[in-house]
Amino acid sequence: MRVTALAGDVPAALASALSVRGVDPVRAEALAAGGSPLAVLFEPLDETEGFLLAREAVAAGLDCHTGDGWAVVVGTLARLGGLARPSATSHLPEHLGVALGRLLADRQDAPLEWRTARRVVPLRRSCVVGILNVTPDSFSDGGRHFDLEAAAAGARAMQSAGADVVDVGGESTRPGAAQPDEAEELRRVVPVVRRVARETGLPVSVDTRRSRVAEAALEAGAEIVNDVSGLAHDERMVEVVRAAGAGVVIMHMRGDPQTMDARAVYRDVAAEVAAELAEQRDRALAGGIARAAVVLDPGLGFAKGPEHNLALLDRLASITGLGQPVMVGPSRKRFLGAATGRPVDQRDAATAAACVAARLRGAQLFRVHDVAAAREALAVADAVLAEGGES
Ligand code: HH2
Repeated sequence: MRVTALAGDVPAALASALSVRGVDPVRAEALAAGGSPLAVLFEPLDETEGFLLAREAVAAGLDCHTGDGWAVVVGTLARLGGLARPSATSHLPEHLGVALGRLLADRQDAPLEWRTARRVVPLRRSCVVGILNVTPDSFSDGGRHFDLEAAAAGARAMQSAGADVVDVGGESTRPGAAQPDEAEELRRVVPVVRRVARETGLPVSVDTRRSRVAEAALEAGAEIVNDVSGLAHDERMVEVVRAAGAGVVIMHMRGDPQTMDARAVYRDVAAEVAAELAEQRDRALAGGIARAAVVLDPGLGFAKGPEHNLALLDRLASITGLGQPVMVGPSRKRFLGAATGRPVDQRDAATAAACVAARLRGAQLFRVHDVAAAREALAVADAVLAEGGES
């Protein structure tokens, strides 16, 4: 007799272990989904809420750890679902049940596709987003694609290397960078967007915090807005995205590129970034943006120290748990230099490794400079996940 640990945290792997032993596949999937363990943080909580939550969680067969103003409930999805459901015998305050129920439902319907203004981008395999910075001063590729011909050639090369989306940006957002004026950003971005959209036929996203730049780029053929301020910098941005039916990347940052480094202060970076992203997502939905259009991004390097970036990659479950596709942008960033000792022009292998780490923790979109390296590394991660029945 042997006792073997199963990958119970990977429902598809557990389902596969059951179905190869003769359990009906549909039943195996249901058993595995209900049996997978999950830890849920409730914060802030007052004393009565904490007391009632702990009592009801334990009665439902869950583990509950409480502290000053918080509780962590651990158990299977099936039991957490039971705790969330209102019942005549439960004394769980209703709003706690509702919030837990929403989290569980959001996790369950994490979309496998992304709706943009012009198409639906499939997300079953990794989606590689090539970075095309039309700037003189971006931290790793500033100046390289600064004229139209060079930018168009760069986009064609990315397409041949397997890019699914091209992200065109006219503003460097490296720490401390100065923002170009709006006319200059428009001059940089719009002709490149028009040319790349027409020439490649790929979905083009525009990396901007300004609604007028987003609007002009969408008119020129872009179909996605990638806003590093999470739609917070420009109050018209939500409306511009909504009116165009554009896809949108809501990225987490605190402050702006001038001030963000001083704001990299967290007690629990994954939980705080998830909570702040959830608020921004809800604001976008309240403004009429479709849920199917929204991708979330933890904003590696934006108001984050090296330890925060690594913790976010490791605890990506807090972000994927919000039930939207997740993008990460580790490409060539400082924390990879800190981990490998490599200078900025030698970080593409490290970037590919970070993409794989994120993929295995549930990210679906990867914003990179070196498309070929990321595509190849992610092909392996995708194959591993497909074998486990994950996609
Ligand atoms: N990172 C940068 C810019 N835009 N967008 C998303 N969604 N996620 C990111 O991580 C992200 C982003 C910064 O990188 P880069 O474009 O290479 O540099 P610069 O801002 O200097 O142009």
